[in-house]
Amino acid sequence: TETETMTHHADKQQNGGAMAETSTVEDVFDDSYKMKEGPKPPRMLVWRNIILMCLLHLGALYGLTLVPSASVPTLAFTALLYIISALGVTAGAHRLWSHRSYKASFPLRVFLAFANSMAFQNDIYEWARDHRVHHKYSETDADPHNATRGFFFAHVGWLMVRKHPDVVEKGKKLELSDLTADKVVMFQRRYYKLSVILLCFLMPTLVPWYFWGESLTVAYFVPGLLRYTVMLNATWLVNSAAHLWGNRPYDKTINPRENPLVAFSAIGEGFHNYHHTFPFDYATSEFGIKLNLTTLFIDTMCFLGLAKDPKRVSKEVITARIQRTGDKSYKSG
Ligand code: ST9
Ligand code: ZN
Ligand code: ZN
Repeated sequence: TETETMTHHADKQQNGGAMAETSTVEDVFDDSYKMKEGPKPPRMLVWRNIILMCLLHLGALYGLTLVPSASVPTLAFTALLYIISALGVTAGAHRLWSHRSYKASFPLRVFLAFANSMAFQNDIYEWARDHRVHHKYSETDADPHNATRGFFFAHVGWLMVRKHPDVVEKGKKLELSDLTADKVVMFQRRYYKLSVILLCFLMPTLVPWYFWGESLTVAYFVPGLLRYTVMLNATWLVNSAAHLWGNRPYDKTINPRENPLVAFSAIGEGFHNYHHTFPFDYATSEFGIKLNLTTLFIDTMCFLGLAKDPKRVSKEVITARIQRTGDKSYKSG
């Protein structure tokens, strides 16, 4: 761990180029934190969220029944919006803004911020803040979606209750100045609600209606609600399924696991044992673009000169780690 952490921070110090400001990224597990003894604070339900989540999922089910009546362009558009909004989370909020695993030019950051609003998963700043505490205090009270509280809590339950006070307490101590210094992140936070209404709901409804005469109902429920809901669940599976089911070839002492099904639906984010072991690797996987559309996207952006400095872990460090802490399930490729 020492070597990897050092590589990470050494890397950090060489950063600070024109493309994206970086400081120390606090995504490394901190084992010095001890959960408070005694009774846990009471669980406080947030009924507004419970009701909205139920309505959203009912809407998505209705959308599913409309799929056969959707036109081919509408279905293609749905798939495209799924991928764009997913990239706003994977390449944007996750690999760029939470982990600083590569640097992105201004136009790319603007694109990713738009895509991120289309994904409506809280603004980039809030997402990255929650995600850094998730890595730093994984599977403890200070982890917003602590998977030791069960599948449902890690999946969606955490969005329906007040946060554990330790999440806020530890979160407030995080270094987030790289996020506040990024004008794109702060602009998206300021206009978040408006951008979500326009990009996650209105645009997906109006484009198919205006350009190829799709009915407003089909457009609202298929590329709108159904696409949004499937994308949310694919994301949440990283927190639930990929923290519970799969092999741990890199570190058997932690919960996160390698889950190829999750990797597929989350366009590359299911290699979660690797990712929690090496959070600064831009590919979130040892195997590059395999089941990993997000890595392909970042590679393409680097090729076009819109991104640079993707961080990777060397083969030797990975092999040493597999030997030292892996569960012996490792298969190359
Ligand atoms: C959604 C997010 O779905 C999904 C994230 C998933 C993460 C996945 C990670 C996996 C790896 C990556 C894989 C990507 C795969 C993508 C695949 C794509 C196909 N630190 O929150 P509040 C403070 S969202 C520091 O209201 P409550 C802070 O002062 C879905 N401070 O707490 C804050 O004020 P402000 C749509 C913190 O009252 C204040 O507390 N959205 C921190 O306990 C109040 O914060 C929803 O459903 C922290 N970490 O309420 C909304 N946290 O923000 C859900 C808080 O102003 N959210 N503070 O600074 C809520 O309604 C509420 O947050 C709540 C908790 C009810 C859940
Ligand atoms: Zn995780
Ligand atoms: Zn992460």
